[in-house]
Order: sequence, then C-alpha cells, then structure tokens
Amino acid sequence: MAILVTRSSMPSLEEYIEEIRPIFESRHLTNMGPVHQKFQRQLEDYLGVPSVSLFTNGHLALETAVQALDLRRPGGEVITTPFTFVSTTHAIVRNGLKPVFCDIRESDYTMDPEKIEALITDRTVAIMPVHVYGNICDVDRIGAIARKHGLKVIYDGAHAFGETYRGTGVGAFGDATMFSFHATKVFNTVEGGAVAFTDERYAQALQELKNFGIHGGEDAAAVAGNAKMDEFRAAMGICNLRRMDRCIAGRKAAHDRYFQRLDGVAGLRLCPTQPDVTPNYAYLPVCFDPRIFGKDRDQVLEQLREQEIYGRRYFYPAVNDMTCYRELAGEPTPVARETSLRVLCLPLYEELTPAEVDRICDVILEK
Ligand code: T4K
Repeated sequence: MAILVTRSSMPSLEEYIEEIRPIFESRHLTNMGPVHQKFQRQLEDYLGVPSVSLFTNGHLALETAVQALDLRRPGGEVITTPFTFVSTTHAIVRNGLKPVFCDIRESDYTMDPEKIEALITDRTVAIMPVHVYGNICDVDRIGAIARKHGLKVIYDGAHAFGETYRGTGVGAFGDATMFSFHATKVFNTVEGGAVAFTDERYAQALQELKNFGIHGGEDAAAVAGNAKMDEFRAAMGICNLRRMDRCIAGRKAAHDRYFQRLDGVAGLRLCPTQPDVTPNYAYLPVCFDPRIFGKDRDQVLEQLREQEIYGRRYFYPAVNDMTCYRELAGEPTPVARETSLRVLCLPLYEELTPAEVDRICDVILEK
C-alpha cells in the first residue's frame, strides 16, 4: 500500500457528529458562534498562551497579524527566512512590505541570529522567523535583537503547534505567533489557523481585521477581508484537541523508530530533539550528503517513489529562488540553498507503524 508523506489525524465520525449536532439545531454556522468561542478557550489553555484569535487558515492568520501589528509603511522591510513554505514570504509582500532574507543555521534550519543585525536598516519594521519543522528558533537572542532595535517579532509557528520552550508555550514568544491547522499538520481543523499573542491591544484589531475591518457593528475602520473560522472547523478542532496525546504518541513512536534506524548513518543528518523543547514530532527531515552517503536526496526520493513511498522536498526551492521572488532575493543565503537541495521529509503521521518505518528505511539504506 502507498505511504504518503502524511495522513490527517481525525476523530471518529460519531464523535464529530455529536460535536456538530448543536450547530444543526441552532443554525449558527459562522461569525464567531458558541463552538468557536469554546474552541478558542480550549486552545488558549492547550497552547499555554493568554490569547488566541482563530482564522480560516494559517496564511490569512499570518497576513492579518502583520496588519494588526500596524507594520505597514511605504518601503518597510521585514527580515525573514527563505527556508520555509512560500506562505511566510507572501504574508509580508501582500502587506506591501519587502522581505529581506536572512540565512539559516545548519543545525536546525531556523533563522541564524548571528546574521540578523547586519540586515537591519532604518526601514526594518519587524523580524519574521519560522519554527521550521517544529524546530524552535533561538527566541532568546531574536527577542534581544528585536528589543535593542525596537522591532516587532512575528513567528511563523505553522509547524510548532503545542510545543513548549523551557515550559512556556511557544506562542508566548515575540509579539505574535501564527499556528496552522491545515489537514497536513500535527493538529488540524481541516483548514484553519490562529494568531497567539500576549498584548491584549491586538485582540480587537485581529477580531476586526478578520471580519472586513468592521468596527462597532456597521462602520468599517480598516480595509480588510474575511478570514473567520466557521463553527464546523471549530468543532473539528475540539474533537482533535481531545486526542492530541494519542496523536503525539503515535508520531513519537514512528519518529523514534526512524532514529533507531537512521541516526548515526554516515552521510545522513536527522534533527535531534532540541534541549528545553517539548517536541510535537511534526516532520521527519533528513539531510543527505551524497559524497558520504553515496546517493543524493533526489535519488532517494525516486527510489522511494518506485516503492509507492512518497517523501516530500519541503522546502525546495528556497523561497528566494522561486520565480516570483528572484528579483527580491538580496544577499545570497548559501545554507538555505544547500539545505533546500539536500533535505527530504520522510512520511510521519500518527498511524505510521514501526514496520512501515522499517520498510521506508530499508529502501533508503539499500545500496
Ligand atoms: N507557513 C508555513 C511554514 C507553512 O508550512 C504553511 C503551510 C503556512 C505558513 C500556511 O498555513 P496554511 O494556510 O496552509 O494553514 C501543504 C499544506 O497545504 C500547507 O498547509 C503546508 N504549510 C505545506 C508545507 O504543505 P502540500 O502541497 O504538501 O499538500 P498535499 O495536498 O500535497 O498533501 C500532502 C500529503 O498530505 C498528501 O500526500 C496526503 C496528506 N493529506 C493531504 C490532504 C490535503 C491528508 O492526509 N489529508 C488532506 O486533506 O501542502
């Protein structure tokens, strides 16, 4: 049977039906109804953050966070990483701001804090790092740089759902953190996302900006779109939140099996669990060094494909090599480019069995 890179975690059909029954009875389908409110409160508890604002997807959550933090000004620049899903950069550019690409660290593929300050100019308004694959950025150093230069920090935490750093929910770092609840993520609401924040001043702005900028019922105070989460997605979120422990345990079992089989093999590099971080086992990235391993990333991808096993090249090409961003590429980011050529994400999901992991590893290790 084919093994895909991921497989959505879901509640039973019966459990979901029970959760949506009140929606059928009330006919309150959207616009921040009671299920939305309940899910929001549960999420704040689970994520360990003071406040979250729910969105119809992660991308619009990120885009709206930029607007809510009032970062938009002519010529404004945002320092960000090119080693991410293109959504991160689009959220900057669609707000009329310029992305300035900062290279990443080889160790965990997050933004290299050593390289941030050289990119700061009098036009810089914010830093937008990404907790890529659920690897948490150096939030301490990034926070210190931002404070020193008076910059805002918005984390793209699309991959970091439920993780903690030194016991604190990762959504509590920076001015705002976006989480994605897409079907392919550790936690899903089918499509969906949220912005976590600690400063209550952002609550109203986020609330209004995801609802056409409407202020006080009838007037519009800002130009904005529609990015609200509906009641059915919120109900899915409530169901999936209940089963997070099971979901993480299944992922951990598969993750640990990969480590038993592949960690320490010459020419392969896996991302170890970070110190002080409670991981969520979102992705299983493996970096291939063809000179040592004997096969390059794309050869392994193809060999797996022949056996109906589908890894994915998250994230290739690096965003600053993409057609729509080549002209904005700026300074070269050699680590990000090399990483984009070498990393393959292997299948990882709740129901992936150790025997299936063995089947995948056997193909990879075949000479
Ligand atoms: N920032 C970052 C760093 C992100 O990674 C993302 C999204 C965002 C921002 C934006 O958040 P959202 O607006 O999406 O909430 C996926 C996802 O569409 C996207 O959410 C994700 N990142 C990105 C990395 O990957 P694809 O192109 O990999 O999806 P697809 O359709 O090829 O699916 C991959 C596999 O997942 C399939 O082979 C089977 C499985 N799958 C897929 C779907 C759609 C399921 O099991 N259930 C499903 O419903 O894009």
